[in-house]
Amino acid sequence: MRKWLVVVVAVVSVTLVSGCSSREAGGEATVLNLTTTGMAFTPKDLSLDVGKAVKLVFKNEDSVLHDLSIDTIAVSKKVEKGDKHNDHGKEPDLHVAADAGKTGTVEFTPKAVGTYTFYCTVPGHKDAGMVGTLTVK
Ligand SMILES: [Cu+2]
Repeated sequence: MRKWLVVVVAVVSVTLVSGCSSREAGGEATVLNLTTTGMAFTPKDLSLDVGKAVKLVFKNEDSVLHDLSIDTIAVSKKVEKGDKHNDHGKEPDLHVAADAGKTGTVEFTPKAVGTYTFYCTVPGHKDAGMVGTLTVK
């Protein structure tokens, strides 16, 4: 009789544990592709949903290093993968760099609605037109 009870408890426990290992919350990140050619971002206007994870794929098709930076933006779960450089004076809240012909990625979740300016921090590039707008809605 006691042995039977132990078996029932064991089966119930296994059922509960496996019930918790269903899909992870949050789901897949939205992939956003952005390319640089001829000292310009394409597209130069980006739109994202607040609270939704995004993977920004930054593809540099020019022959010099570029980056994409936003000085002030509230983001969470930020993971930056790209070429390291220290051209920017202060560390931007969001940054991804890619050397000539390379691709960098940054994953993040925007936390606040707003309109943000993104630009390339390499000296002279912003003035040459490497600037765009990110809208979080
Ligand atoms: Cu640049």
